Amino acid sequence: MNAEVTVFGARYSVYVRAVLMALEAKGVPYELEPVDIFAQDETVEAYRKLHPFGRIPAFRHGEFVLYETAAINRYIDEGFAGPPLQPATAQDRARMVQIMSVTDNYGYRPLVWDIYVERVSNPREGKPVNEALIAAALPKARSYVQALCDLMGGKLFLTDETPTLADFHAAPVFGYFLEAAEGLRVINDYPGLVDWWERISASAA
Ligand SMILES: N[C@@H](CCC(=O)N[C@@H](CS)C(=O)NCC(=O)O)C(=O)O
Repeated sequence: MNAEVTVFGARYSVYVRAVLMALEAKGVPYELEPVDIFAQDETVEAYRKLHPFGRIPAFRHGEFVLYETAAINRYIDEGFAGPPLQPATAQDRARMVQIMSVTDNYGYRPLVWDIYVERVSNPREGKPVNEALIAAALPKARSYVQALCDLMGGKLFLTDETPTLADFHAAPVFGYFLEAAEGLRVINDYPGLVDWWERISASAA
């Protein structure tokens, strides 16, 4: 494949997954160039030319280089043909940006790092589990899930009747969270989000 689009990162990253979901929804061919941000070797220093903060993903389309998932996904939607991935009205688009920001600021850390990594990933790697971290994260996770449920209202997806960038931002976070028993217990109190999870995991990569 001779793709014009390159995503730098690794599939384990929720933010890389959000970008790949947008590219796949648009039908844009891409190459995933592996970057292991946890490698702690000279490759990470070289990668800082693309992403000065050393996070993944970074994105390149021809000569155009971009980092920050929300910006990348907006560019993918607006820069390529394919189904629209942002809602039609100003209010729904603002809601979409709100949900992406809420996910970054209040969802990602408790759901992925404090609950999934501690409960699922650490035991798998033979590392100790910090139960205090999990316990402290649970009310934060519940607040995030409650907020998403409230913001979604009765729609099929988070901001519309079809998937938008908000769904692609949140779904990978839920993908990890729901591997933990705590995640399943939290989401089961929100039937609207259980239905959403079934829809988004069936409709996207
Ligand atoms: N604000 C960034 C967040 C990206 C991010 O935090 N990626 C994680 C992987 S999911 C990462 O690179 N972590 C490495 C680190 O924290 O050093 C975005 O929107 O792309």
